[in-house]
Amino acid sequence: IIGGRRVLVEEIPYMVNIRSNGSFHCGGSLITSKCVVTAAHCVKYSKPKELAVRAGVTYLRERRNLRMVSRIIKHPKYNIKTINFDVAILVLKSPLRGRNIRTIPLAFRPPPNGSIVRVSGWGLERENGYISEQLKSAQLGVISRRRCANFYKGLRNITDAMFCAFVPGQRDACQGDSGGPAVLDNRLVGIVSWGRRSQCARRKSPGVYVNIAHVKHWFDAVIPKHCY
Ligand code: 4AZ
Repeated sequence: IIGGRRVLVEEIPYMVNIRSNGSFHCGGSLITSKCVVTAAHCVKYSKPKELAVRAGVTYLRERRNLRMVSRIIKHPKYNIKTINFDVAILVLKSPLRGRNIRTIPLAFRPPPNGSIVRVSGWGLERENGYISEQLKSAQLGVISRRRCANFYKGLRNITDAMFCAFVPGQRDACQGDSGGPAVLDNRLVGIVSWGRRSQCARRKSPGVYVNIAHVKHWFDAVIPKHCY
């Protein structure tokens, strides 16, 4: 997270970190005690055995509340080239419960243009900087899909399964924040997905997020079957 502030997990108790072969890899959000939502691009080359999820921690060095992953469920329309439908559910082998661990409900409406979403993670604090040892959080302004498409014209399409948010030149998600939550009114409205390659908090490059409301039907099919 570029800009924003350092926080305690008490404030973002649905925030999890996803480990791949023992190393911090991506963010995620706990949606039931047994299921985590993340970006599909975070787990596109992963097998369940290589992944683990940790909850209820502020600092990456903390070792409690680690769970193995039994199944990776990518959105059936996930497109690796266009980064459309960049969402996956990780099913845990046993539930995560306890101090500083809470689930977050999914939004059924997209965040309105001009609304302020809260984005959190342990990703880079500066372009070409380092992963943050402490969890960080920043508030970002949602912009229209049209305006966002203008910024990314000729590079990528901004689809209905995406929305964009930024504070130009000041705050942004960055490498390592992928898969993490964007929250409005205590509901998960977005997942950190992509931005201009290896650039963060640039004036003309909003962050792009998965629009949770657009994939709600898929969640409604998967969650009852795999998450309880
Ligand atoms: C990434 O590569 C990434 N500035 C995530 C978010 C943004 C850029 C890159 C948005 O994980």
